[in-house]
Amino acid sequence: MTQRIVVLTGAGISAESGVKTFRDEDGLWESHHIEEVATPEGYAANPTLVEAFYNARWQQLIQGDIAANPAHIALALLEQHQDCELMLVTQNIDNLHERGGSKRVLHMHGELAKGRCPQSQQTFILNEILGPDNVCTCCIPAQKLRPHVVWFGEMPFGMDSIHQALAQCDLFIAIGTSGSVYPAAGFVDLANQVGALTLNINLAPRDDHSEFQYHWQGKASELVPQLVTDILAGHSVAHNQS
Ligand code: BV8
Repeated sequence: MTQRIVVLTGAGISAESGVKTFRDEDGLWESHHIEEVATPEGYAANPTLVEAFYNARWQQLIQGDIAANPAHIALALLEQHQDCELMLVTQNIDNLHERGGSKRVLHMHGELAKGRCPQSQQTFILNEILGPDNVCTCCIPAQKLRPHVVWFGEMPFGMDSIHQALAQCDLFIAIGTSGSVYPAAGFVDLANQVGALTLNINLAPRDDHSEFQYHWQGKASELVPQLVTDILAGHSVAHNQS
């Protein structure tokens, strides 16, 4: 019988690849104020600062020795399995799921690899960092591209598809996310409401107020390959581990 699985990933799945998380020590929010770099108001007030914030992260992916880790690769394997219907939703704007082999990735908070026309909302692949020359080809006069990223106060992408998948899922798994940002942090409630099994995989210990039925504490690069092996072998994942 086909298992319908929704996976939500956050910055923690990319941490072992060398990509900074947001709220861990030395995280991105340690050195930047959210309001300044992750809001439309911050971009309007200082586009150069915001562009530099995203360009630094994009540059690390283009030029750094950043590779997908075993967690990304394991999810790509799960995607290929004919007995699983997987929706992979990521809050991450890096392209490590794609580098790990995933073909269908829903980037609900956008992607570093694209710029967006502020007028038409058309997106454009970025092969280099965003600069003054990156303008759209859809408007006259051409508009300067903005980062194709969802800032606070902006609607995340793919919400209808995500809600539809959550309404029908048997298994909801969150990997490497602190559950600090909505609406992503509310997906577990939707999954619980439809009777799905809910599992949180995170380096941090279980949160006392967690809505997840089960919690695996540890590194994504170790626990996610184990998760996929268990699912593909038909073994239950309905247990806690730390
Ligand atoms: C919106 C930009 C509405 C991209 C980001 C209730 C409902 C709806 C909205 C709200 C609500 N309450 C408040 C809101 C508003 C707001 C919000 O949630 N505010 C918070 C602060 C309370 N939400 C919004 O504004 C959203 N928009 O709701 O629009 C709307 C309606 C109508 C019309 C228009 C609009 C937009 C949210 C998107 C914001 N953009 N970033 C970028 O710069 O990357 S958020 C940012 O934080 C990231 O995108 C990421 O998604 C998010 C969460 O971070 P995590 O991925 O969880 O990372 P974090 O560092 O926090 O945690 C990492 C975890 O990994 C840790 O737990 C750590 O222990 C673990 N870990 C570390 N290493 C490992 C590991 N785990 C495993 N293995 C390891 N090795």
